[in-house]
Amino acid sequence: MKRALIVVDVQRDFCEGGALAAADTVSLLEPLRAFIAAARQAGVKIVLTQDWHPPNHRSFREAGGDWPVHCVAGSRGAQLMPRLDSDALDLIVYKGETIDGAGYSGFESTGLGERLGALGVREAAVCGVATEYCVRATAIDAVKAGFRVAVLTDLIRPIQFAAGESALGEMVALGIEGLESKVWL
Ligand code: VGL
Ligand code: ZN
Repeated sequence: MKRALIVVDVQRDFCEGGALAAADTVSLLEPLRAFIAAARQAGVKIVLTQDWHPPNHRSFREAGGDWPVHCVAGSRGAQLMPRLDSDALDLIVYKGETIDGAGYSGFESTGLGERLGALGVREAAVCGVATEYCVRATAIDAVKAGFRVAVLTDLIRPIQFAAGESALGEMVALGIEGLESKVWL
């Protein structure tokens, strides 16, 4: 049974110093890079998502939404963090590209479910940022798409800790396994 690792939105704007930074991303990056390498060695398909918005996206405050401007398509803030963008990735999906879709989930208007299916993948682990938004939405949509899903508890970071904890509880209640990365691999 083939497995995929889905790394959600580890982009400059969501990391330390970025426009919409998740908490404590400094401690995330090295373990994440090491885990991606180990997972690839083990034959896991590696998928990265990138939040990729038009400049006037509806989720931005100046357009009436909840968020500061972030991850504008092609901008520096939308770039993957260094040394995540490697040739050895199996798939990159861009999400949030339409002006009014929330674009939280890596499965929303990206064809990711079909693309994983075409690679023979049946199981997925989700990690990255932010726990209570895009990690949550991606993991839940992965379940809806029929995958067996784990969320990697040591390789996720929330925007707000309490919200991250409750999102994790919600995911577990929906049948998503909360596992440490080394246990999943
Ligand atoms: C995200 C808020 C807005 C995320 C993306 O990646 O969790 N959060 N856009
Ligand atoms: Zn966004």
